[in-house]
Amino acid sequence: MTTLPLSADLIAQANAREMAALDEDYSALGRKLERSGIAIDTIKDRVAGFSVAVPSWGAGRGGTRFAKFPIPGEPTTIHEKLEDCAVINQLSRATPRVSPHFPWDKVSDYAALREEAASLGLGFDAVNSNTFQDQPGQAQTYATGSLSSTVEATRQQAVEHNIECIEIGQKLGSRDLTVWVGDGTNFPGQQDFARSLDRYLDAAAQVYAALPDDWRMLLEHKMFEPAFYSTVISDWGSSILAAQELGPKAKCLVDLGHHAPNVNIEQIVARLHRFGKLGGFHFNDSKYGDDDLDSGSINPHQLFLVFNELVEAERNPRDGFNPAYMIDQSHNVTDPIESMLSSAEAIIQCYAKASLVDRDALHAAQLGNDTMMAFQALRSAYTIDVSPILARARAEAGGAIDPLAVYRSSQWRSRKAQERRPAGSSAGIV
Ligand code: PSV
Ligand code: MN
Repeated sequence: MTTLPLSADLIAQANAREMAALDEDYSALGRKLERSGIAIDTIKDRVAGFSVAVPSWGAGRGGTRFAKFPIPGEPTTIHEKLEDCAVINQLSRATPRVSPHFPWDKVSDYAALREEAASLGLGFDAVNSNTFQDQPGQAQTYATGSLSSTVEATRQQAVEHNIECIEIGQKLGSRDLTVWVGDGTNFPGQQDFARSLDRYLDAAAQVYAALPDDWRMLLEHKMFEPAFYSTVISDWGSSILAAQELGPKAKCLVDLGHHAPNVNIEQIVARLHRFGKLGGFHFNDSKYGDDDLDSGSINPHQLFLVFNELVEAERNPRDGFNPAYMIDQSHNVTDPIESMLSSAEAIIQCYAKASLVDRDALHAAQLGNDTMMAFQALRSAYTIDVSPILARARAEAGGAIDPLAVYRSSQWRSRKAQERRPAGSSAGIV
């Protein structure tokens, strides 16, 4: 039986107060779209069918490398994190899956954890391995790297951990293993670029060999941090080469924060798709580097352009286009539930806007070299306020028209502060 954490009455009462205004806004937008030959309900149905996973680690307050400031009522166990993720999904109806990270989310009984999640209306998304941190009692240190370490026993330990993640994921109903390694160097000459990649490829192939038939291995690249001079899988080029060498079940995962400033990420998305290697996304935003800021908070236009490529890709699928969408942010100064509600909204808005692009007009302008009209095809979709479509889709699914307002009125965090043990304040890169 499913028991959602917030009172359904609270949501229904708040929605009842907002419904007349929403009806008005939805009808007005419907009439506007109609003039362009778009039936608003088809966009609403697309929005209703879209979902994005939330990371278990995102439910806690993140930290910078310098400090973490926990908030009262913050979740500290996977069980409490699932509860908070259920709140996000109950209000947004757009985040029905949680992406766990091991060993942080280890439990003794995964069948029970799967049931617990299901009872909260949740399933599990990609499993994430962690070989960028030493754990208490671990035999080998990752100070020399993990899958690319020069130390054979360390590489083996990292391979075994990834295989264990696959085994756990099978019990949880996951189908993807996301692998991000922090391996790299801080000094010129510290490691041989070619040999360290060889070691990575060899170890990654051992993990790949353990994938069940219907699983994918998502390779996440990152330009820098924690290594500041070079990183083994530093960019989409290294990622796609590695994925091509590993085989068809290996795909690339794009974390929006893992590129140099001003890089054309939407073009990377199109390139990866062209070669059938676009496997997943970690949504966040950044101003300088891998800042892990909230999705759409800095550059919502870039997020829209990324979705424009994704909608193109959806229309021209290659090799079973089915990217795993996930939010991956560090909430240092906000309540993580509020950040993820706001981020899910920003992400889906961009998906809806990209769905409004007049693709025939865009393609005709592109072919005819009508630069201004090609740009306008994107611009006119981008400038439409699609929020009534999202609100209507949420309300019809039992979610909140105004998720943040209902969340605040539920006093969830202060109630949890009475029950949960306080979180620690250790800093980290997560
Ligand atoms: C690395 O910065 C990253 O984006 C990877 O996805 C990790 O798994 C995640 O952050 C959490 O540390
Ligand atoms: Mn990430």
